[in-house]
Amino acid sequence: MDIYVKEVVRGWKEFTLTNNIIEISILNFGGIITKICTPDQHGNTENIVWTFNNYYDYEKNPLYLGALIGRVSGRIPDGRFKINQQAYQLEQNEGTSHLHGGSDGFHQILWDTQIKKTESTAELQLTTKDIASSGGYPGCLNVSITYRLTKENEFSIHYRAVPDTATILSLTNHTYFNLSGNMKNSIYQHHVTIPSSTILELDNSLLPTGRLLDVTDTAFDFRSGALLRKGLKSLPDIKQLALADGYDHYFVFENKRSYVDVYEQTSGRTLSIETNQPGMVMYTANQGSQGYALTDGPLPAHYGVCFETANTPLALYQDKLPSMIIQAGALYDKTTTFQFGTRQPFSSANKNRTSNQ
Ligand code: G6D
Repeated sequence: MDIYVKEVVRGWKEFTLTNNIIEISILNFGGIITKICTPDQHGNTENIVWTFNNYYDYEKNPLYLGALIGRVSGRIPDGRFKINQQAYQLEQNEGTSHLHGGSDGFHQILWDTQIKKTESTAELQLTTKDIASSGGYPGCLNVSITYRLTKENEFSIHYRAVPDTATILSLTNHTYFNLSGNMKNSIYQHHVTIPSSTILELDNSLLPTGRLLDVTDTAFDFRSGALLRKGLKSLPDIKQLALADGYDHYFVFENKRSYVDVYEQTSGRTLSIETNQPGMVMYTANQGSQGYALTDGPLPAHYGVCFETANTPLALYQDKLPSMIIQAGALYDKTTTFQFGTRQPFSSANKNRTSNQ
């Protein structure tokens, strides 16, 4: 296990965690994951996440590329919510909605950092004291987020926070994955399994209508696994997909601990996601990289997929969904783990064959 640190731009630091099979790079600015390099089934190590070509593009980062999202991920209608009858008004940074924690959200924070290495783990801890009124949220919030890589190719993000005043909270990470490697193919050949029988219906502004839709016999039924190609290719005929030009929907989980599995057919790469969050937005990068140059140039729609494990702002209006209100002094404690691998066990023999080619 090793941890490398380098200064990049604007005094930002990039930390690279490695176990000599996988390398994961993270900025202290926004907790942004800038790179995840893993081997495919033939031992070719490639980058499997979107990376800006120019570090300065992470400054405004309208794609929230790779970033920590908070205090609340997703869209809050009119930026308004109530806690114990006290009304709050958040910044309306997308039309009249509040999106992804606002323009001063967690993706814009320069986090304090601490690194820790053992013989089996490499970790980067990010901490901050989120001040009152950042974006209009109540009170101050002590936040500690730990990125940990293990020898077994497991990468976890552990979110902990304690507010001094009751607040709403739903933290996530907004990394765009593409397991084909170096973004060489679209995400069509990503086979995804999601243990969810309901999604939140969206309106034209991509806000939840309040209705939960049964996924049975729809392009949202991933309970037995399906290729993303299937839904994305039938886009115009499926109202909910046509609304967002792809998937941008919240899948409600039924268990306290849930597993999402991804297998990419061209590379043989697998990704297994375990979380104790109550659900997840799957977003298939429906606007592409919006002209931003990534390491492999600008990308069209459906060349990346985000698995934003989190709560949903609809929980502010619907009691049957788990609350996102955290009382003063209470601990917010969520973990999402990404297990990287390949369908055929990666072996050094494969690697030798590849390197001789
Ligand atoms: C778009 O609707 C999507 C969001 O879900 C996504 O997080 C954002 O782009 C980056 O607004």
